[in-house]
Amino acid sequence: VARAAGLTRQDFPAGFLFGVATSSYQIEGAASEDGRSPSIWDVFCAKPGRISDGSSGAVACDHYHRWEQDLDLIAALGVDAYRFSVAWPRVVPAGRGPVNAAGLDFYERLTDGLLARGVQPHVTLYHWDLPAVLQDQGGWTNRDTAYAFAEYSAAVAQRLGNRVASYATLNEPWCSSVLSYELGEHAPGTRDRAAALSAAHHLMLGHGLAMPEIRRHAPQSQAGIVLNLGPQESASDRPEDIRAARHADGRFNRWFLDPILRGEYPADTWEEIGGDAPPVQTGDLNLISAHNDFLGVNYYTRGVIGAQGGVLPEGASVTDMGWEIHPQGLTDLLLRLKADYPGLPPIYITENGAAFSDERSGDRVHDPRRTEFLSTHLNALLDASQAGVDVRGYFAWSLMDNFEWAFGYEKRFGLIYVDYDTQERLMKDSALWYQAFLK
Ligand code: PNW
Repeated sequence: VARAAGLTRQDFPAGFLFGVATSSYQIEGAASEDGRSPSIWDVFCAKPGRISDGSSGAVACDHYHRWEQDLDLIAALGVDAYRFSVAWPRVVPAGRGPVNAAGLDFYERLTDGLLARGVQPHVTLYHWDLPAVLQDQGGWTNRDTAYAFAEYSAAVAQRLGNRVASYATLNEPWCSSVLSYELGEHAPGTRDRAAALSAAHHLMLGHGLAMPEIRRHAPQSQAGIVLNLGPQESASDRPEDIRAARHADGRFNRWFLDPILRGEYPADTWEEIGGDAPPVQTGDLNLISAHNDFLGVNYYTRGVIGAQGGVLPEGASVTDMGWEIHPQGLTDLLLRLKADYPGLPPIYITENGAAFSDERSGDRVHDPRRTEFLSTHLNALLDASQAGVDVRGYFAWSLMDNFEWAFGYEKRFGLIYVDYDTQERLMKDSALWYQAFLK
């Protein structure tokens, strides 16, 4: 913490990128404008009881209309890069087939607006807003969705091309398979482990099929994938806890890392899931494990796992999500990736941040816990970098408060405060800290 207090960007390697991140459904609103079709999140939010405050992303931060002002704020922060996602239902409203030019226009304005302000655009192609029409045919449990995703990705890469610094195919396939199809907490909200494993496979297949499309249309851009990862540690030395932690690591981390970086599913976890194994076809793992220019890592917390499930270590401090604050886990994770995956591509931390209920007084928002969270995690990242991990950038989650999925507007991750009555934006103290850090 002592070093964190005095941390500056000069402590990081030359060319290291600092940015902020968002996603389409969480900020855009304008859910039925310019030809956008409903996504699975519009459908999910309409079901009673799924979103804790009964809200939806129908308006969110109204970023679709306020994008210019938001780009000015991004520029004012002094970041090098901005990570945003493209909404598939704006670009290919029917899921497959005709491209909606008006949908692409919006992302072209964003891309050019960022470049005009000297900020690198980093695009995520799938941050969970699947066109609802595709869910009617099984969504990600249907292999065809992977091919539809590759076609949609080609349309985006064709329009935005090399102007985009990096394309990430998927954001966090663990969330869009396990949280969505197994735990039922995210759209489409089903509870079926076999469905989740099938979805995870087709998501990764979609990644593999989209990569050559991106390279074809944007050969100068970096192309890769974003995973949410975290150490899954055993709660004790008891063999049953160790076994449970190993299984959690298999499901959460290795289930995605191994196919993508090694071209195989982890054998121990494959055995444990028994009859729920996914429908893998010949050649799939070759596609899935094609070369990535980068690996995006979203890090929020570690898991501490006992035979009974996840536990919170005694004395742990947590964010408003109930997630343990554990910066060391970021160092541990990155060192482990370097040790276990010889072909590991350069890493970007594509998300890291915390939800806290901040105290607003007049035109100030005091959020010292968020500043502490960000600075200690940057410190942990620097430790990994100095230990030889090739980390090239860091994106704070999030640019501004937004629609936090199943928690609606009740959890605030922003560096910038959003007043949802007036759509007023206000830099929190953490944003002012980040701005000073970047100067
Ligand atoms: C990520 N988990 O979601 C997403 O990429 C963001 O859109 C989201 O706002 C942010 O993290 C904060 O939640 C996650 O349960 C959701 O482990 C849930 C988990 C992890 C990441």
